Amino acid sequence: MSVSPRIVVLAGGVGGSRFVLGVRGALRSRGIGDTASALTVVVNTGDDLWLSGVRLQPDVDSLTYALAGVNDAERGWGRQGDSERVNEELQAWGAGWPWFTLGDLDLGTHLARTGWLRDGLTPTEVIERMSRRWPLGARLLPMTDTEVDTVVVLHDGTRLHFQEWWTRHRAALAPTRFENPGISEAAPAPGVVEAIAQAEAVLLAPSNPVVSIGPILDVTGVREALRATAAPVVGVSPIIGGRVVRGMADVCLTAIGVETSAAAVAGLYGSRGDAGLLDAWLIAEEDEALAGEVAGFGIRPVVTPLWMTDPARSAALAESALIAAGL
Ligand code: FO1
Repeated sequence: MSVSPRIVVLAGGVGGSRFVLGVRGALRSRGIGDTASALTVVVNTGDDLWLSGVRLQPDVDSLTYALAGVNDAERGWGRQGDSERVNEELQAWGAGWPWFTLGDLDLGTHLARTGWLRDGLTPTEVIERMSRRWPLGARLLPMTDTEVDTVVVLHDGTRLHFQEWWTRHRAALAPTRFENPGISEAAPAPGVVEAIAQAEAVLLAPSNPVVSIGPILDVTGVREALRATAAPVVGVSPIIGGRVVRGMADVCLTAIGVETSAAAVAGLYGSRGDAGLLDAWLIAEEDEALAGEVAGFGIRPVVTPLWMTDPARSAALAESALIAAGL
C-alpha cells in the first residue's frame, strides 16, 4: 500500500458508520496518520428529506456525528445527550411529523445546512463546510448533489417517503418497490467518479443493499466507475446467519425478490467478471457453508467475523476487507 492509500467506501448511515469507523481505525493501526486524505466515503442521500422547512441528510449526519464521536451510539442516529425542547414545540404547533424526533442539537445541523443551501452552496459544499468543525479523519461525499429522496411504493399504490415508511411504520407496510425519482438524471457529486477511478480499494459497507447501497449504485455513472476502476471492489455482507444485523434490509430484499442471505446479496451486486461489481465478498463464519455459492457467482468469498460489537472488532473487520482488496 502506498504511503497514503486511497480507499473509497460506499456507505449508508447506521451500519455504514460502524464500518467506516473501523476502516479509519484499521488505517491508523497501519500507521496512516492523515486518514482524511486516505479515506473517502461516498454516502447515500436517498434517506434525505425536507421537514418543517429544513433539509435533513440522515446518513450524512450519522457518519459525521459518528466520526466526530458525538453520535448517539445506541440509537445510531442523532447527537449524544441531545434534548427535544424545540421538538416539543413543533409537536405543539402540529408541525412536522409527530413520529419523527428532531433533537435540539440535531436541529442546529439542519438549520446550518438549510441556510447554506439557501445561500447557494451545493450539498457537497455544505458537507465540506460541516466537515471543518470536527477532525473526522475521512472525506465525506454525497452520492449526488441532486435531491433523489427514496419513495416506498406499497401494494395499493400508496407512495410514502422512505422516512415515513421506516420511522412511522417500522417497515411493517409491505413495499412492492423502491424508487428514487430523478436519479437517472442525477450526476455523481463532484469527486465521486474520480475517487473511485483513483482508488486502491473500493469497499461496500454492510449497509442496506436496497435503500442504502442501491441508490448510490443507481446514480448514473457510479456502476460504470466501479466496473472500470483498477481497484479491487470488496463488499461486506449485511446479513449474518441468514438474518439482518439491524434495520429492515430483509423487508427490502424480499420486496425486490432477493433472499435474505449473505450469498444472495453477493449475487445481487454481481461479479466484476460478469457485468457485476464485486471481486470479493466478506461473509460471517456463521455463513461459511455459503462460500461455495458465492464462489459460484465468480466472487471470491472471504470468511471472517462480521459482528462490529466494539471499535476493535470493527477495525478487525475493516482490516480483513483491506487484505481481501490486496492491501
Ligand atoms: N429514526 C427513527 O426511528 N425515529 C426518529 O424519530 C428518527 C429521527 C431522525 C432525525 C434525524 C436523523 O438524521 C435521523 C433520524 N432517524 C430516526 C433515523 C433515520 O430514519 C435513519 O438514520 C436512516 O435514515 C434509516 O436508516
